[in-house]
Amino acid sequence: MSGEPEVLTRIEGRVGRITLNRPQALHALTTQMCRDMTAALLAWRDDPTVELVLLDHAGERGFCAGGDIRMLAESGAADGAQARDFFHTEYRLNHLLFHYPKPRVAIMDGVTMGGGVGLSRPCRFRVATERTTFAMPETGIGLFPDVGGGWYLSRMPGHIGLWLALTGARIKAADCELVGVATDYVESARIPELKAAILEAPDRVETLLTEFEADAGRPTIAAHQDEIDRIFGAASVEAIVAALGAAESDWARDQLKVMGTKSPQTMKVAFRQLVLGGQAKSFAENMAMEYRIGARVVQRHDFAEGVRAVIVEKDNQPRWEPATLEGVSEAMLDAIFASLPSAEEWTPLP
Ligand code: QUE
Repeated sequence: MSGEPEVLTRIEGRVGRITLNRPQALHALTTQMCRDMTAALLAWRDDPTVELVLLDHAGERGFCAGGDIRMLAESGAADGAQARDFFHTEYRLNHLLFHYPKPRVAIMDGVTMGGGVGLSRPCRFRVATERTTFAMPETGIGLFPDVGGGWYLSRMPGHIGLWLALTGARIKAADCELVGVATDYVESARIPELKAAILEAPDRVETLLTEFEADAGRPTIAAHQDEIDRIFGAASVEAIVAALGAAESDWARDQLKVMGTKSPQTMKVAFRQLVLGGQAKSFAENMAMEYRIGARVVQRHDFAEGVRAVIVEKDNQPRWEPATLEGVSEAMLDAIFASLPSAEEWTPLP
């Protein structure tokens, strides 16, 4: 532990500024970082001198790669208490940002995955650059696309959100604009100038973003959108796999190959999560569902195994259990989605 805080929070002029400062881990979120951000946002919410919140990261690489996966895996292998505390704290922060009464600007100048999506997606302005890489990669480690994935992914155009969830596909800035992850595109080299201008005149943020806007180029997803909607609109993960197998295209073959490496349990969890998240009446209802899922899946085999194979030993040869989609029963999914005892359910900040 160095003395440097892992997230910097301060008021600059009329702007509350949150800077992720854990560069050695690509700013992956810890429980303490989520607590610090929550405390700052609560203090600024009722502070009339703060007009806008600016969210960025320190140093060169990344915006936020996700969460503190090693901690989650260690906790999940034991009693899971620390993992549940992390999810509870993180989802409260996601929810606070979702309903925050002041404009929020996220500068996604680099890797924006998992936990980083949970911070940036609820912001009113979401700036991508040529360095932005977005993904919800959790099917690869037996976790699930949380931080509001059930809400946001199910509300993307067509069935793109389910495709992103199941394959963990990484997309760049133009595709981020297409799917609604980004609201603006600015060249990375101009980001310091943009931040200075927003700090100088937060009331002009919308105009400034228009002035700094550049062309993100052509979205690569556009060429596959019809195929995504046709195939990922199928009624189950098994039906999607069958439809990919029946399709003739190289693209479909690639998606099938990728899905063959992912956790069958997580893919089926994500499918049900997006169905229920799409029906949720409120973001809070969705987050309560995700907390139930998180509390269960961190203690299951696939998460421990996925972290071992992808993050710790890096052999990239996870042995999933169940090994097939057919092996993941509805009863297993029911247990993962079941209510918690009422005192243990997730609730938003009071
Ligand atoms: C799935 C994930 C994460 C991931 C890889 C996945 C995740 C996460 C990281 C990550 C990456 C680089 C780091 C770091 C963490 O990788 O959540 O500390 O330096 O944080 O396939 O969910």
